[in-house]
Amino acid sequence: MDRTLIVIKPDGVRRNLIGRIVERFEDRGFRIVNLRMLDMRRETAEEFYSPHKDKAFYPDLIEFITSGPVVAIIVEGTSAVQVIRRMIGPTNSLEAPGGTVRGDLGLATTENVVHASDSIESFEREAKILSLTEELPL
Ligand code: FUP
Repeated sequence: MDRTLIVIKPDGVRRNLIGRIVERFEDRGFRIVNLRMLDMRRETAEEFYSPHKDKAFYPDLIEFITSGPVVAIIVEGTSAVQVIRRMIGPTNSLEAPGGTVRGDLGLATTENVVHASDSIESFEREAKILSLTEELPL
């Protein structure tokens, strides 16, 4: 069992896809540990995407991820990082195969509906940046 972070990006929220996206992961046996809607502030977004800060697409990515609310979700299940990455599909939605979230619902590369951590280390870093806790307070 491990845990990972999924973020439904502003395009997914705007297009009313929250329920359908969450359903896919629940249907695949993942348990929702925590889930919260939030507005990523610019500083949070810059920290979240700091591994990409030197890339040409970085300014557009920050603009996009701060363009509306996102839904941050921690899920738990067998090989969560690996399985969820496979379920969301490749970065470019236009190249993502049918059956993946991006392949079925995504429209572009920046606007690709969802984010999912690519390692346990990334999960821990990203959840901390979004202040999404793994245990709910009593
Ligand atoms: P992924 O791990 O599939 O989410 O993709 P990356 O970590 O490589 O990139 C992070 C985000 O940057 C992607 F979700 C979308 C955006 N991106 C672009 O906008 N253009 C690119 O050429 C590559 C990534």
